[in-house]
Formats: sequence, structure tokens, C-alpha cells
Amino acid sequence: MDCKDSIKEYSRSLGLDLVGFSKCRRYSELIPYFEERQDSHVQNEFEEKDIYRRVDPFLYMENGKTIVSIAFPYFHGTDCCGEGSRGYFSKYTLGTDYHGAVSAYLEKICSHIEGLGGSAVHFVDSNSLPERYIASLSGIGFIGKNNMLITRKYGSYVFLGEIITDLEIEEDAPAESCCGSCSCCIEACPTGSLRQSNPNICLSYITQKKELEDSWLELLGGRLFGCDTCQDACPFNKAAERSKLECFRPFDDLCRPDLEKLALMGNAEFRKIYRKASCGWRGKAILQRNALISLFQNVRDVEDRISEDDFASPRLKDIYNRLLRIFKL
Ligand code: B12
Repeated sequence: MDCKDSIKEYSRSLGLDLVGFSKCRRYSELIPYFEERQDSHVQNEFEEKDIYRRVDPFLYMENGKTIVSIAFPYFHGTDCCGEGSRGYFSKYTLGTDYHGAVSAYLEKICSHIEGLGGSAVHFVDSNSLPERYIASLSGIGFIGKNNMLITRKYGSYVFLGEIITDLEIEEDAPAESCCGSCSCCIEACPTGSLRQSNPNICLSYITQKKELEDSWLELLGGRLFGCDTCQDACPFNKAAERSKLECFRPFDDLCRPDLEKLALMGNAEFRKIYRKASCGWRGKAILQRNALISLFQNVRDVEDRISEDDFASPRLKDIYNRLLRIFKL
């Protein structure tokens, strides 16, 4: 069996059936695109600022030859998240934090590659490379009008992980966009973020942003962390297969969040429940703030049950008073 089949077979034994291969090379064709975005100030604070780092996988492995892209399906089909409820977490946040969970899988596959005689380094999310673009080059999915890497099997509800290796492996054919004339996601986006190609007004980002102007407080619409609106609108997600990866099975507390408990939670509760999930990395106060926003928007007597004095943090006191002014006075 050659290296490619061996890596695919080993990944499949771990429950990972979307694995693609592309050549490790500089993505110079993206430089003008990234420069234009920089000039029009639409870069997001979570994006790598240095354009040359964004297109250069050799920074991670000088003699890299091949990049392996792997999709990790996370949606278990649980009917616990959705617009219309008073407060909900987006689908990707519901299970174990994907940074650790995906890394654990990638480490195993790296060891397998080392067993084949190659070196291997792995990434998920926190790196300077354009993961969706690399995944599309490897053919595991195409990039949709909602910017998402969309796979035929699991739709776009997948995380992406990559391995760079010095093994020379035949590349797969890149995937072409299949969106055609469909623009469901663009029409569904509540803020026009997709139409304007501006991730800084994407509600997923707004739920994670530390400082929010008043105008955003009314627009979160129950989103406690992340936004799925453009993905939920996508026809490729309607019949998408569900994830069988146990690590992404939703935690009960995240499925049916008690907004009042969430807004008033202490450090111990945060660490026990939310820090382990994918919504924990921005800290406790962001989740408390978003829960407070949902409460003020949806619950009539919230100010009788929760007061400014319940919060030690000046930031949360401030948001409480702003919400009181906007929704109750
Ligand atoms: C910054 C960031 C964000 C920001 C900005 C998102 C954005 N639209 O770029 C915010 C906080 C808003 C965000 C939100 C989300 N994110 Co995010 N995020 C990232 C991060 C760290 C960097 C992305 C980035 O650089 N964006 C800037 C744009 C310009 O680059 P890009 O999206 O990578 O790719 C574009 C170019 O390649 C271009 N392109 C494609 N082909 C070609 C060809 C040519 C020739 C050219 C010139 C350009 C071009 O189009 C692509 C799509 O816009 C990546 C991890 C990583 N290292 O890649 C995760 C990542 C993209 N996020 C991810 C996820 C899951 C999400 C959310 C779904 C979470 C949620 N439910 O709320 C949303 C989706 C929002 C959306 N519709 O994009 C996943 C995406 C998985 C997938 N199936 O696509 C990633 C890959 C993390 C991971 N490892 O799984 N995210």
C-alpha cells in the first residue's frame, strides 16, 4: 500500500473519511487578494496580519512537500440550537473544544506518518495559513458564497485540520464551487456581512468581540456564541450526514442554556462546563454578557431578578446599565 492509501486508511479507522492531499507550496496567487482586504480595512482581528506568513507553509516545515487536509464533522443533529429560542449556542460550540479534540486526532495521524518514514507537523485554526483555501485545493470540499468549506457528505459543519509532511504524495484534484446561482446564504445573513465581504460585521464575530457599541446589542437575537445563519440557509447542509465523532457530542448545559444561571455563573461553573467547550476560549465575561443581552431582550422582569450589584466586573456592570437603558427605560 502506498503512503496516500495508508494515511487514508488509518484516518478512516479513526472515523475520518474526508482526507485530501495538496502540494506544499507558497500561495502567491492570494497575495493581491489579501492586500486588497488589508487596504479596505476588512481584516478581522483574529486573522494573521502579516500577508507573507499567510501564504507560506514552509514557515512551519522548511522542506514540506505535501499538505494533508482533513475535515472533522461536528454536527450531531441535536435540535437544541436555533433561531427563535431565547438564547442559543451555535452548533460548533456545543461539544469539546475543537482545538484540543482535532489536535488529538492529528497527533495520531502524524505518528502514523512518522511510522511511514516522514516528518509531520499539524495545525488547527490557530495558525497563519488559509485553511479553507488549502482544503479546497485538496478536493475535500469547495468554498461557498458564505466563505465556508462545504463538503458533499457533511455540508459545511466541519472543522478543518492540516498536516504538513516531507513525504512526497500525489495531490488530489481541487474542488470547484458548486453554489451556481444560489445565494441563500447571502440573503439570510442578518447584517450584510457576506454581501459586503466584511467579517467585522459577521454576527459570529460580534458575539466574540470584547467591546460592543450599543447598536449591536439589539442585533444578536439570542446568539450566545457564534452564528450559524449562513450555514443553516445553505442547501448543502439540509441533507448533510451527522457527525459520529463522540468528542463533538453536545454537552447538555450548552444545548439548553439557562440564561440566568449563565449570566451569573462563577469561575468554578465556567471551568467545569463552558471552558471545556468551543465557546470557552474568549473567557467567562463574554458568555455572561451575551446571556445578559438575551435576557434583556426576551425576559420581561429581568431587572427584578438580576441587578448591577450581582456583577463584580466593571465591564459587566457597564453592559447591564446600557441594556437597562436600551431595553427597559
Ligand atoms: C478569522 C476567522 C474567523 C473570523 C472571520 C471569518 C471570515 N469570514 O474570514 C470570524 C470570527 C467572523 C469567524 C467566524 C466563523 N468561523 Co472562523 N476562522 C477564522 C480563521 C482563524 C482565519 C480565517 C481567515 O483568515 N479569514 C479571512 C478570509 C479572507 O480568508 P479565508 O476565509 O480563510 O479564505 C478565503 C480566501 O481563501 C478566498 N478564496 C478562496 N479561493 C480563492 C481563490 C483565489 C484565487 C483568491 C484570490 C481568493 C480565494 O475565499 C475564502 C473564503 O472567504 C480560520 C482558521 C484559519 N487559519 O484559516 C477559522 C475558520 C475559517 N472558522 C471556522 C468556523 C467553523 C467559523 C464559523 C462557522 C463559526 C460560527 N458558527 O460562528 C464562522 C463562520 C463565518 C463565515 N461565514 O465565514 C472554520 C471553518 C470551517 C469550514 N468548514 O469552512 C475555520 C477554518 C477554523 C477551523 N480550523 O475549522 N472566523
